[in-house]
Amino acid sequence: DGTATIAAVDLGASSGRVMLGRVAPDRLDLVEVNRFPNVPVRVAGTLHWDVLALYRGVLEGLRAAGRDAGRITSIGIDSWAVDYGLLDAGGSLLGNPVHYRDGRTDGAMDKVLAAVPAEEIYRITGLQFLPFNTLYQLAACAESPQLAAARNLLLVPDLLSYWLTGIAGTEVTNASTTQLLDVRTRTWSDRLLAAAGVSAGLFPPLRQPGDGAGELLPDVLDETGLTGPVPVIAVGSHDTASAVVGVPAAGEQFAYVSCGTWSLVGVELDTPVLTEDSRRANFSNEGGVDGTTRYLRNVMGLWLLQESIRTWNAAGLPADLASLLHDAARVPAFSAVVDADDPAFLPPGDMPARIAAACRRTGQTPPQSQAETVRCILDSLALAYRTAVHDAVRLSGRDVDAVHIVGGGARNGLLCQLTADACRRPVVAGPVEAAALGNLLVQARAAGVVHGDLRALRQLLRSTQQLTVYEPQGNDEPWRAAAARIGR
Ligand code: LFR
Repeated sequence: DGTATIAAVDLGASSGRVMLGRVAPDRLDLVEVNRFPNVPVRVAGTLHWDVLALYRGVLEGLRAAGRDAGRITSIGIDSWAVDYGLLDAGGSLLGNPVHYRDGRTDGAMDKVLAAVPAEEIYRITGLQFLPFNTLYQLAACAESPQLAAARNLLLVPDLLSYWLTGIAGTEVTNASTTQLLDVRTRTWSDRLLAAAGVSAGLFPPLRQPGDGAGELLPDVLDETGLTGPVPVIAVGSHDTASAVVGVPAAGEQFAYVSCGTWSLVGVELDTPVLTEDSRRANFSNEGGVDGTTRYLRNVMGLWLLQESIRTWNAAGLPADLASLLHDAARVPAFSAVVDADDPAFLPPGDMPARIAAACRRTGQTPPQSQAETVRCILDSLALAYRTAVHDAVRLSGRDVDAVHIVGGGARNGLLCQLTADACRRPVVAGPVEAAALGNLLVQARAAGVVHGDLRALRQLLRSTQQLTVYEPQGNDEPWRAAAARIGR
C-alpha cells in the first residue's frame, strides 16, 4: 500500500535502541520500541562490550516491534565503528568483543607506523589516525591464539546481523573505519592487511548500503514472534554514516556535528581529500552512503560529560544532566577551556580531575564546582567544533552556510547556542535520532517506498522532523582568545 514498516537498530556507546518507523513518500513516523543501556565490562583486566546483552536488547526490541506493527518490512542495524568479533571455523564467537577504549592498543599505532609510514597509510586509506582503529587493534594482538583460531572477523553490526540471518558480510561504510580499506577502490588494501598481520580471507564479502543481508532465521522468528520472511538490509552500518544520511540539510553547503558519546564534525563530499595538509589536520575520509565521503574529525564529545557524571555518582555526589546544564548556563563563559581532543581524555576514568589537570597545565584556574566543570566542557566542545568546521572548510574548499547538530547533543540547548556563536553560523538542531532515521531511510529506499538521492531522502526529513534554529550571538573575539589559551 506504499507504506513500509521498518525496524532500525541503532547501538551507541552508551545505549542501544530499536526504533519502529512507518514510511510513505510523504510520511515518516518514528517510535522507540526498546532502549537498553550499553555498559562495558572489565574482565581479567580487559574492557569488553557485553555483546550478548546488546543482542538480547535487539531481540526484545524486535519482539516489541512485531507486537506493535504486525508485519515488519525489513530490519537494519548500525553501531559504533572499528570493533569486531572473531568467529572460529564453526561460526562460534571467540571471546567477547573488546572495547575500543581498552588499553591493549597502547603503543600499537607507533609499531605499525614504524613499518608503514603515516603518509603512505593516509594516501591509501584517507583515514584519521585514531589509536583504536581496527588496524592497530589487530596489530596489538597479532600473536594471540584467538586471532590464530579465527576464520572470520565481523564488525559489530555485521556480527549481530550474522546472528539474525546466519549470513556473514562486511558492510562497506563501517569497513572504511578499519584503516584497512583503500579509499579510492573501496576494497581491502593488501599492504595494510599485511601490516595488520591478517589476510583478506578473514573478512566476509563486502556489501553496500541497501544490499540484502539475508532473512531472519527460523529460531529468530520464534524468539521474536515475527512472521517471516523478514529481510535484513545492509544500511550505513557505521552509526555516523547513518547519522549523516539523517542530516536534514537543504543543499550541499552544510557542516554537521553528529553529537553523541563522540562528536563527529565535518562536511559531506563527492571525493576524498588526501592532501598532506589534510593528514596533518587528522581529517578522515570515511565511506558514506551512495559513495559519498564523510570528511570529518572526531571530537571527544559528550563522553567528557558522561564520564564526569559517572565519576561524581561513583563518589556519591548527586549529579544529573538536566540540573547540571541548568547551573552551567549561569556560569560565566570561558572561565576555563581545555583541548577537547587531548588523548588524556580517551580512556575511562576521573574526567573532572583530568580536566582540572589540563587547566593547570595551560596556566588556567581549574573549575571549582560541578557546574563550572560542565561549563568548561561545553565551552571546550564548542571551541573544538569551531576549529574542526574551520579546518573542514579550509581543507575541502566547501562553503558552509549552516551547521547541523544531530544526535543526543541536539537536545542540549546551551551547547547548540555556543556552537552557533563559536562557528559564527546558524545551527540547525535535530533530529535527535538521526542515525536511526538514516538507517530507516536507506531501508525504505531499498523497499521501493521512497526514491532518489540523499537530497531527496533529506527533503522527507525536512518536511517531517521538528528542527530548532540557533542564530549566532556575540562576536568572534572571545573564541579566538579562548583558542589561543590552549594553543589552537
Ligand atoms: C560514533 C563512532 C565514531 C567512531 C567511534 C568509535 O559513535 O562510530 O564515528 O570513531 O564511534 O567507533
